[in-house]
Amino acid sequence: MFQIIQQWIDKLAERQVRSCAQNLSRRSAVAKIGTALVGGAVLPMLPFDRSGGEAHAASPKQEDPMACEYWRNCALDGFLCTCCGGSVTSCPPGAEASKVTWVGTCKNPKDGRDYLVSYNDCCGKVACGRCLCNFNERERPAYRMGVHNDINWCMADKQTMYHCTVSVIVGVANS
Ligand code: ABN
Repeated sequence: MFQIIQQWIDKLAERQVRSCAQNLSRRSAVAKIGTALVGGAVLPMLPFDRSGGEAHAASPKQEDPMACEYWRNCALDGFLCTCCGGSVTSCPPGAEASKVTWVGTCKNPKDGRDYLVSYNDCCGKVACGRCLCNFNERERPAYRMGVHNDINWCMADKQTMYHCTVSVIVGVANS
């Protein structure tokens, strides 16, 4: 009698284990198919670099208009107007943009393209004295004045006093 009960318990346990195992494998197969379907739908939506390797990651300073390393300042020699009450493109109150400028070429790290940047001196106030930067990319010696950046461009204006420099994008360089 004891043996019969033991066999019955064994059979019952075996049946339970088998059905549990079947359910488990079915469930995991369904989970795998689900993951594959969702993954297949979501993957194409993920962002990826379409620039063909042209652009580079910009460092925080290259994106900070109050840093000398700001990407537009690659050929700027002077005080940043962003530190003197102005902006990247406008003179501080009371100062006026020079009529004559020096134009440099700077690479925007975000899109990898070269931009023509006009460095207008702001004139009519004493030298600002903050954020002095001196970058000279593609600058040429002073005997070629138009391609030299160590010049007070306010000299062509009525107000010849130099205050600070703005950097205005005036075009995209051919590549
Ligand atoms: N263009 C900026 C500047 C002004 C005065 C003297 C040197 C450079």
